[in-house]
Amino acid sequence: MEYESLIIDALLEAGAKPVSGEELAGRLGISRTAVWKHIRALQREGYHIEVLRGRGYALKGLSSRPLEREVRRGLSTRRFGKRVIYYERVGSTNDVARELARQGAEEGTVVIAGEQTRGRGRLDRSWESPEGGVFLSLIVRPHIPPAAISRLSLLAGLAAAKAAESFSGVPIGLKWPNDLMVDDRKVGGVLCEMEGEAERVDFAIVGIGIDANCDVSVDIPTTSLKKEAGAAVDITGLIREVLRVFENLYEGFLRGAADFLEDYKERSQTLGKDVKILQPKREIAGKAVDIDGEGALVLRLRDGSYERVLSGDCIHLR
Ligand code: BT5
Repeated sequence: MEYESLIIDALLEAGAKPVSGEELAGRLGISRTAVWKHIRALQREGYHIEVLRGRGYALKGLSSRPLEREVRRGLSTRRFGKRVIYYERVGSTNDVARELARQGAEEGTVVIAGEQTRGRGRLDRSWESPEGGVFLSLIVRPHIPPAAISRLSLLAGLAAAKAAESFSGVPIGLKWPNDLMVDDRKVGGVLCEMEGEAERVDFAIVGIGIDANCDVSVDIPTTSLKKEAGAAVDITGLIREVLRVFENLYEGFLRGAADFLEDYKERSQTLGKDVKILQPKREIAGKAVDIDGEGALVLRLRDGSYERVLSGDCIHLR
């Protein structure tokens, strides 16, 4: 285990009481100067460590950044989050995760960023990613055909919505396919990308963005959990909850259980509404009457016929 983690564990164990440099040096088998260097590194990572002359070091507060050691502390999942890669700032966590997956990274690997400089939405739209948001990408390697990816993507939206709601207390709805919504304001989104062959998915990257403590200004109404809840959200705890809920739903999905769809439908803001679906080459208007086993939105058109749509942007009319 890395020295910084051992130091944090020792300081946590002591509560708010100081631990001397000598004691830490003895426990870790390193010099006091080396201890001091690790303390400085921890402070730079955002840990609030007080240096008390002649008495040692006292932990006044953990880092609020979703660092690997903080996300993993108390994580109850079996697979997701066993490996966490954290960047203070990165282009897009989905791009990093994809590279790692190509190099063989295991299912359950998680890439997290404090902010993104080139966050992406679907169809190469940009995803505003300032500090204070949740930006994470999960590597999954399900043995499923590519057509099942739409369902996985709905599942990810459901997991993010459930986790954000239970963690912040803010009720979160889903706008098909997977916008996280507070009433008509967007508070998060999912970008699921896959690589594979015609028959089988090699891996998929499930990217989740949640406006936890950040306010963004884009071309549609948005909000943040902080604004809605009236208090800042613990980003690390929220990420842990997303991993936990996702893992549960994902294990059911691998066993072939489709009950998450019922859960999804209950949260859907789209069902029952008159909607317009915008696809790159056409528009379809109708009443959203169902979401089927493949994750398609079923529309009843004006002439009474039905049409299934698997992708597109959805506009709620009434
Ligand atoms: C999405 O796309 O909603 C998927 C967003 C996924 C972001 C995550 S963050 C971690 C991972 N790494 C990435 O690079 N991406 C994933 P879409 O449905 O296409 O919606 C994009 C639209 O949402 C934009 O055109 C804006 O209208 C709006 N938007 C942009 N940034 C936003 C934000 N921070 N909060 C709410 N809405 C936003």
